[in-house]
Amino acid sequence: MLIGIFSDCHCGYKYGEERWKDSFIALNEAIDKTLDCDLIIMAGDLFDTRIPKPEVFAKVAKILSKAQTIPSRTKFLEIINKEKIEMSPLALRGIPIVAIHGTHEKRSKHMINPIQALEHAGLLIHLHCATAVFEIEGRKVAIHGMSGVSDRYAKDVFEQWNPKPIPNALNIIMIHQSIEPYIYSPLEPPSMKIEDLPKGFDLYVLGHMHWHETRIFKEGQLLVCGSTVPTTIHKIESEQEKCIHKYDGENIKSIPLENQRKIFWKEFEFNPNIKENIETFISTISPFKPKPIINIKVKGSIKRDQLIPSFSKIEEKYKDKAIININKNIEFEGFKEQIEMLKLLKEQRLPPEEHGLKILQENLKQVNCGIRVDEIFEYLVDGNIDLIFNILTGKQTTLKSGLEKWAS
Ligand SMILES: [Mn+2]
Repeated sequence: MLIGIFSDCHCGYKYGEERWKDSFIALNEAIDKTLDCDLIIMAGDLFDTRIPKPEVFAKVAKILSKAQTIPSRTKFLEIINKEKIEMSPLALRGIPIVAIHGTHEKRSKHMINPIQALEHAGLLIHLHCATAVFEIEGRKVAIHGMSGVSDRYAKDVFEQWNPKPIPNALNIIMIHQSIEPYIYSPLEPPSMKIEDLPKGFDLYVLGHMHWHETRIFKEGQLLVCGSTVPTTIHKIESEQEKCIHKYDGENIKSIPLENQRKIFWKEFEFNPNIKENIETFISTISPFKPKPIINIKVKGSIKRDQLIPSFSKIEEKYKDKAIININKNIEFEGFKEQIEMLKLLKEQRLPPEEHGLKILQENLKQVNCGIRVDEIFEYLVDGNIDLIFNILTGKQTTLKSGLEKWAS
């Protein structure tokens, strides 16, 4: 028995830019490398955005459909905590794919996210606080999944779900959250601790973190999947290869993806010769194919009347050799606090939606309307401004009555 596991493919990442193909190349390789498995599970952030372009969606659908062309001995037994009617029997052709959605795909519960859209198309089984049970080689295999939710509610949602291992089965549980001590971004303090995960599961699969790691955990094993493509590049990501993983019910084997870019990562302290320092560093790197990514961070502070240097000429000069990102982390003396938040946001390269959500959160602190800020935000993003205005001004008290009104 073999189960293929990977996460955080971020399909559509940098779409329209030089690296636009990378996420699809990685997903394609991940699927190709798991076509010898009985089951494929994906732990969130298959897409980079919650409303991917049709071009992105179509490419992903086509790649996933390959798994359906391979005959499989895996039998579907049951789905728990989810209406069977939501599942398409088409998803049981070939090697079944079971997926949760991640933070990048999360939409309000009244809306369909792209992972659910793939489920509607019969390409996978989507889990959110639900369990899919299969039989492989006469052995029961239960996949328990909770999709990504805002970190501050994760503990509550998890406790409400209260997943329990199925007796006499191989039990795999997967989530997509920051969970202490695994924290992807300091902007999202976790409400869950790894110790909160109940015992009795054979494998605990974590999506969301983009580096990978395997360790013994409780009576089973913990697998931090990591991403298949580098996005926000943590230093640790430049030190390890992107991988997919295979689990045979006992051991986890991590298999590196072959078609990936090498990543170089270097931090510089700001100084008068900074440009020469950077150029010297770049020139020590020998050429690679595909073009490597060189991530440079310049730290330090300068006086208010000084100009922040521009490095765009360096990025341009070496553009045939590498994809160079020079991130300036330079602050004006005396303005530290004001720019701390912006700096943090920039460093995390959060999508504009997340920036907006933070700002809305700040501004809505005094309002006590009983509806989550992230839900309000999603309605605003989708253009339902009047509805939210009515709710915040007290003219309307629930989101539901608004929706019903429109439907009639
Ligand atoms: Mn991710």
